[in-house]
Amino acid sequence: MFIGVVEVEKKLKKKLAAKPLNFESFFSEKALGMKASEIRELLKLVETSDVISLAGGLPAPETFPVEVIKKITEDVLTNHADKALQYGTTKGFTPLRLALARWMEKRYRIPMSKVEIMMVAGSQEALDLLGRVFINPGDVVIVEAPTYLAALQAFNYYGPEFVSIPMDHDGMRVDVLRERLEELKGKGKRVKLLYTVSTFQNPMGVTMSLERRKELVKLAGEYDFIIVEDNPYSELRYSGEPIPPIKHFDSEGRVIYLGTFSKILAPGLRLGWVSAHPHFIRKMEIAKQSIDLCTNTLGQAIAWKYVEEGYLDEHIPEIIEFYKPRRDAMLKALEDFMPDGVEWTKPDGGMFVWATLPEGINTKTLLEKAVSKGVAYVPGEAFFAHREVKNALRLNFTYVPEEKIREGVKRLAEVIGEELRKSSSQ
Ligand code: PMP
Ligand code: G9A
Repeated sequence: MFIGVVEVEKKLKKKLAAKPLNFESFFSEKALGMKASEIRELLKLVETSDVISLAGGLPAPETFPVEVIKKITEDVLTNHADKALQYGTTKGFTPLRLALARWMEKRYRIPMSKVEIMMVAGSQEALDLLGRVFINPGDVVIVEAPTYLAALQAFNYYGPEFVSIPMDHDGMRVDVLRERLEELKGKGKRVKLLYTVSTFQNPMGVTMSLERRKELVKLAGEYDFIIVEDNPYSELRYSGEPIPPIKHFDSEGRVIYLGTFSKILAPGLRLGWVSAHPHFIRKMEIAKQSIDLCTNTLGQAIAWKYVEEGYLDEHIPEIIEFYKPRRDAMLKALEDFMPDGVEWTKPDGGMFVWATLPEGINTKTLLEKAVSKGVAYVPGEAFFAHREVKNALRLNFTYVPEEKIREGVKRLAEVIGEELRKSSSQ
């Protein structure tokens, strides 16, 4: 018999208070070492309050092509239900992989066959697969400082030694990378993997320059490592000239490219892809078998029609048109309200601006004050493998409308201004 929500809640409270088991003693060492993603935790908070969220990297729901998805779904269920509702192969729905191979070739001039593509449940799944397939405990993994925090979270499970390379407005400092590679070589340490978000980086919004891309591929050849190029944002360009992915310069199969439908269709479909040498794909395919057998087939069939029938190419300019004013509104508000001493990036695309506050301000502790004033951001610390930077923060400009962006930045500027006055009077 159903006992009712209130009764269930009461029972749960009792259960949580009782602690009859030593829960921790059951977890594996690896599970004990897991840390929650700051973004995912913040999302919970913001979901349930009326705080202006400049935190999570959420696309605007207004950009979801709902009518197109309805139409395609009808078509898929009328004509392809046998495949779309069935288990699929682990590598993914072949017509979609073919369509993506053609799209990658057309868009980025990267010749690609379907055997070089595997579908995944969002590129986040690919990050975990990479950890499984490549990282032994203690292996050196090179990352940008800062970098996408959920990539750190995914790799961290496998126990790597992270080596961080600083960033500037042209992306990863490839000159510093060369020095680090030499040092590591001198110590007899092999670098296997380097992870980069090459275009409109998460969290900084900056893009690796063409020269650095070429130099990076050269270094990968010289020092024999693999580059993981995570590229969810390059289609969201609001200004400046497009730049080819690093994968475009890869003649040896050293670049593993991650793509996703999250920012060009909808993240709820949980659909991404890996493009890599078939040898790497095969190992990742085996690793994926035990995780989820295959990626959501209905979603893949929808994405197939979306790419194949040209909806994707039609939709990208619409998303750009929608987000550009939001990017502009954020940059204008920062200019208008931020106190002296605060600096920020001016991205040509993507979803994020990165702000650096004067030394001594801790953005993690400041967050509580900001939330109490009705605005949220992601503290910068979590984007560093060694958590060495405390005075930076990430702002998202795609989720809330222009007037809220302006109001959110204004509130944040007031909180920062107050903190600066407080620290100068001490
Ligand atoms: N990589 C980067 C750099 C991201 O910013 C994100 C999402 N914010 C992901 C991977 C994961 O995206 P998804 O799993 O939705 O494809
Ligand atoms: O965790 C999510 O919901 C995806 C967003 C990632 C980000 O904010 O970087």
